[in-house]
Amino acid sequence: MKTALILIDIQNDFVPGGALAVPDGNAVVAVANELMDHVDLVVATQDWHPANHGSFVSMHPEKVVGDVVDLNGVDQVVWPDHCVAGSTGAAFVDELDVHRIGHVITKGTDPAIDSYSGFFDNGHKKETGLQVYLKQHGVKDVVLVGLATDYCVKFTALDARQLGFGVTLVSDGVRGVNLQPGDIEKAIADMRDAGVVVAKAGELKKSHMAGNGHFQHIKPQTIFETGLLYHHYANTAYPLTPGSFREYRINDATLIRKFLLAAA
Ligand code: VGL
Ligand code: ZN
Repeated sequence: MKTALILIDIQNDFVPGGALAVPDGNAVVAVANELMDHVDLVVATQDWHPANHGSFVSMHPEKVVGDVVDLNGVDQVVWPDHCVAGSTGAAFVDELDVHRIGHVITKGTDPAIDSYSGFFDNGHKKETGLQVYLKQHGVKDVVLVGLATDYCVKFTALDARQLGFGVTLVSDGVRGVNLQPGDIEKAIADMRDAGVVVAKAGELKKSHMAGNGHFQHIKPQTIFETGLLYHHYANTAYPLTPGSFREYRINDATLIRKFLLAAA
């Protein structure tokens, strides 16, 4: 039972100074580097577009960045031209500790469709190879850091849950675009609803160092600062409602009840 750290699109074009700069995007690099020692393997995705990619504003002269177009039947946000395959903008950020990366997945290579998720294109038609790689390596749980919270991180997280992985979002290891105010919060809520655990890097490191037989990075019944209770049987996190008790389709209800009372 292995845990993979997935570095999502930590590329020059997504940090300040880049073509599609995510505010404070470079802050994710230190968090990514410090978590590498606490997982079994490290995988990275790279947004890797041809120069005529259908998401680029240069391909839609009548549109501006942030507009939505129909790209072969799929709604597509129009972006500044970014991450052209092989360009400096597409390269990993210099400070990222790339020697620990065991495998790189490139995505968005087809001009006719975008690929926010590290697993599938936006039409969910073709796989990138990430699922196969993780399964071949015995990975059951993934920990996500990178850019951007409300696009590539979110869709990678949702696909990972749908594919059956346990998913942890590192809240201080991601940054978002917030094209509309509230987009980042909504993305995090959508991920939580899908059973994604939201935790800070420090919490993950502490629980990993404490050591346990069940999970590489999170202790069973961990109560996160984020107000969620993590339970490893269900591989998901639940909102804590102090003093109350709900059935959660898990084996050890008494343990859950005890924690809820303790938190009250
Ligand atoms: C991304 C917009 C366009 C991302 C990639 O990495 O989140 N966002 N391409
Ligand atoms: Zn892109």
